[in-house]
Amino acid sequence: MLTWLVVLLLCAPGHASLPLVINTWAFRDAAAAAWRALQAGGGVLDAVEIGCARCEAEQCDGSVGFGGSPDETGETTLDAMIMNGNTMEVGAVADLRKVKNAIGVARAVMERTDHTLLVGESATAFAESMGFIPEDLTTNKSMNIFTQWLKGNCQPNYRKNVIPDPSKYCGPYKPTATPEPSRRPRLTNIHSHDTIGMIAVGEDGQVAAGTSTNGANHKVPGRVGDSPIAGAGAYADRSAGGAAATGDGDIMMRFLPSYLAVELMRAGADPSTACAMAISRIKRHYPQFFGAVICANTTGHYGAACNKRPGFSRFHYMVSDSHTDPPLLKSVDCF
Ligand code: SD4
Repeated sequence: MLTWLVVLLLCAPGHASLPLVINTWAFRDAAAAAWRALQAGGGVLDAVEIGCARCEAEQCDGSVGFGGSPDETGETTLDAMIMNGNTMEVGAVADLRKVKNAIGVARAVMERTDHTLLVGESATAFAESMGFIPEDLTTNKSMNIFTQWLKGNCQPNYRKNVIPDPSKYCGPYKPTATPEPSRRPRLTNIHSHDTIGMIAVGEDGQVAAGTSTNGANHKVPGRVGDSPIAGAGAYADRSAGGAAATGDGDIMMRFLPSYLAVELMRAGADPSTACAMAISRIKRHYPQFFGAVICANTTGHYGAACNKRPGFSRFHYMVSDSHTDPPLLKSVDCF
């Protein structure tokens, strides 16, 4: 009861005029690019693609797109998705290698195949066949993060129940005889905000949502997070609204928070409450998880919520509508 009182006080819903774009974190250029796309006559899908692509190109604070979150082998791989809330079509790529414009490839999956999700080297081959240029995603910065990690005995990492002891040594690892519950705290770097999630709502109530990320630092090669999974990283449905998530994708994807938030809005919850309830659902099982959700409905109401934990008590996001030029930085207290 007390928690809900706090949620209601902290998550005062916002209202904007339509069209509206909201996105995770203080990614201002991405917000402005998406807004300009709408102003130039583009649709909601264009806004989401162009906004997220801006983040990919300029690596949004160094953590989206190429040159971030090197995996255990030092490679940067990308996850992205885009969803058309009018047709319920989704295009996504996961573990995409050697192509910078992941959200562009995701849109190509949606518009140029009957599939929803392509992964790994095959996604790269598809991207190349669609005219995307293959490039090395490694930068001096990502190489430096990787070499420092190697020098530090590959700490931290995501391994458990393997030998040699992953809390002390690098691999290669082999499984231990019997898996046991891990006592190590989860590896989450709350200062590495690796995902842009964006929702665009058109004047006529059309909705699109999308994400783009380089995932998690030092991930096990092949790891895919929540961002390219419909209902987890983002979700859009013209008859209710859109939502997008950021944070510890390995945990969050188990709860489909974007889908849950959209369904709650469909059932009548305002966006702030819907976001908060999606966070609460995860919190019940993982009280310390790192994550936030943004939500918008088709009448221009929007909101966000985040899980309070050490080092993360306030979440920032961007709002763009006809009254906000440049896009407005908003924030919400985590609960
Ligand atoms: C992932 N959800 O791959 C992404 C990372 C992120 O803020 O959003 N970090 O788990």
